[in-house]
Amino acid sequence: MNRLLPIASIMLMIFLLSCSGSFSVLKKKDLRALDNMVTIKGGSFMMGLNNELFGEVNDARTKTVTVSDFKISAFEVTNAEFRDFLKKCDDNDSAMFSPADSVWKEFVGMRDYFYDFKYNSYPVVGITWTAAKAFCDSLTRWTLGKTFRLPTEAEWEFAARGSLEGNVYPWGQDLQCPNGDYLANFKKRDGVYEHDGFIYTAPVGSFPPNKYKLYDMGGNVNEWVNDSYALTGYQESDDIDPCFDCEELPDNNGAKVIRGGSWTQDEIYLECGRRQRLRYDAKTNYVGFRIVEVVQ
Ligand SMILES: [Ca+2]
Ligand SMILES: [Ca+2]
Repeated sequence: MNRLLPIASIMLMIFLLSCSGSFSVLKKKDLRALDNMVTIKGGSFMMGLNNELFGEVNDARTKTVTVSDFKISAFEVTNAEFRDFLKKCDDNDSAMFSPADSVWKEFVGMRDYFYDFKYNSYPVVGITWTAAKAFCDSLTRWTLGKTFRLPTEAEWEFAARGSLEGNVYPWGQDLQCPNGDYLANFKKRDGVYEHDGFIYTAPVGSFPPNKYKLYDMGGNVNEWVNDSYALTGYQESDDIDPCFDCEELPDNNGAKVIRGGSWTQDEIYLECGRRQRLRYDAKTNYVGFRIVEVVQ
C-alpha cells in the first residue's frame, strides 16, 4: 500500500491541476501538429485494459510492453495542415486522399468542414488510413533527414497514459473534475453531446493536455494507428516495440486499429487501453490521426 500512496498522490495532483484551467490558452498558429512534436522517453508499461466490472477485455488483455524513445505530435492533424498536404500532391493522389464531404451529409452546418477556413484548427476527418499514412510518408520525403509515420498502437497507448500507472483516462481515474467539468470532447452515455461545450468536433487543444503535454488523446476524434487489428494483435507481437502488421494493408478483414474515442462516442471509448477497429478504406466523421517522428 505504501508504494501506491505516492503514485495516487501524484495522480490526484495532476488531475486537480488539469481541472484548474491552468493550461495556457493556445493560439491558432501554435496548433500545427508538425510544429509541436513532443519527445517521449521510452520505457515499460502495462498495456491493455483491466476493467473493474468485466476483468480483462478480450481484445486488450494486459501485457508488459516496452517502447523506445519517439516523438509524437501534441495535436491531432488539422484541416489546414491536411489541405497543405493535398496542395503538394499530384491530381490523382489529391483526389484519392481528399476527405469525403459525404461524411457530413446529414449535418447541414458542417458540409464545408474541410474547406472553410473557420475550421482550420479543427482535426481533419473523412480520411482513410491510407491517406493518413501518405501524409506521414510525404513529410518524410519533404523534410530532409527526418522519418515520420503513424504511431504504433503501443506508442499511442504509452503516450496516452502520460507516465501514469493504471490510469483509466489520459488525465487520470475520474471522468469529471470535482466542479463537474469534463476533460475531453465526447458524447455522454445518456446521449448528450454538448455537455463539454461541443456538439461536433472541437478545435484541437480545446481541453487540457495530459502529463506528456499531449492534447485530445481522449476524445475529439479517434486516431488511426499503424497496426492492423487482430483480437490478439499486440499479444502475439514482440514485447519490445510491438507492431502488428504495420505499414501494411490488412489482408484479412481489412481492419486497422483506431484509438482514443471521439465526439460521437461515450466515455468507455476514452479509456487509454480501449481498442477499436475500422476498415482501412473507411471515411468517417469521427476518425483523424496524429504523427510520430522516429528518433534515430
Ligand atoms: Ca461533445
Ligand atoms: Ca483524439
